[in-house]
Amino acid sequence: MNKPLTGTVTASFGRHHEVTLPGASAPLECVRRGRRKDVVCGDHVTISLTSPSQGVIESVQERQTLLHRSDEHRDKPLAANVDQALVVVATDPSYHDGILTRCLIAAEAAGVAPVIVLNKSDLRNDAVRCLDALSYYEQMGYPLVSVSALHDVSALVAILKGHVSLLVGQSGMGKSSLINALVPGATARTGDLSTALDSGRHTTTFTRWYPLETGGALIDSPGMQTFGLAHLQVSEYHFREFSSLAGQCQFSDCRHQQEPGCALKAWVAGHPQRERRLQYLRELQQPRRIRY
Ligand SMILES: Nc1nc2c(ncn2[C@@H]2O[C@H](COP(=O)(O)OP(=O)(O)OP(=O)(O)O)[C@@H](O)[C@H]2O)c(=O)[nH]1
Ligand SMILES: [Mg+2]
Ligand SMILES: [Zn+2]
Repeated sequence: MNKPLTGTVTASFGRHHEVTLPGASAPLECVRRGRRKDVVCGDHVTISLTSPSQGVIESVQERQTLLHRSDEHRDKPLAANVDQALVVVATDPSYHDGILTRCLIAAEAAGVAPVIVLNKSDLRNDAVRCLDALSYYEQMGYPLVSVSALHDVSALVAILKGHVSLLVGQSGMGKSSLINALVPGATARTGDLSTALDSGRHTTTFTRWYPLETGGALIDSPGMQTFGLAHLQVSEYHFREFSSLAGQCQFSDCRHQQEPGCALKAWVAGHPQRERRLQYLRELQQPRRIRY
């Protein structure tokens, strides 16, 4: 009987996982014992070896954090034990403000610090317009950094140091390109520019952990076109700008729709970005949630 060993899940492909032991240069190929599918990238696991390069995951240690998205049918854990989520947005293809909102909510609900990363800042005119729109989030206290994976990522170096950070966001925003720019020797597959029109194609198909020389790690994940929050009971408190207005509507069960005396409707009136955010809150509060 082999002695159990403890390592980190550094890549996850359905039932198959790579587990890296402390100090090891190459990962082990592992499967989870039994039929359970609850192992994700970033998990600390106990394994037993079945060959010099293969093992079986016997148990998953308690997680500090677990980021998920979910719909009515399925929970989709993204990564475990990360302390920062870098929500990557860009202008080409264009990002969806509602998905950004949902990523921020998911991160905060999981106790993970969100950072908004505007990539492709070399596409200048678009990037300036985009920064303007994103300043709405910055004013609420969300850190915002502007980088170009192809030219300059220096603004991210200090933010990543010593942290385990997950890159998350829609397809084509440049998450894998950021990996290649920030991790020496990384060769993450990136999308072809010719397909980088609002096409919805996913280049990355699995989650992978990259150790950083400065300490900590950076995790690449597949892009998504939807970000469901069925696992959360979303309220005004998930929207930083609305939380101080919670409880101030005339009706205590106000859904901020047609009710008179709605404090949120009064506050958003005439401000398109505020109105849009209120619309996202309404969508998340509907019994049959709008999916994206
Ligand atoms: N101009 C410009 N193009 C970029 C930049 N970063 C990435 N790209 C391009 O954007 C396209 C998509 O990049 P990826 O890194 O594959 O995007 P991704 O977010 O990993 O996409 P998925 O894996 O599908 O989620 C590629 O053609 C990249 O070359 C950037 O900073 N500037
Ligand atoms: Mg990718
Ligand atoms: Zn109201």
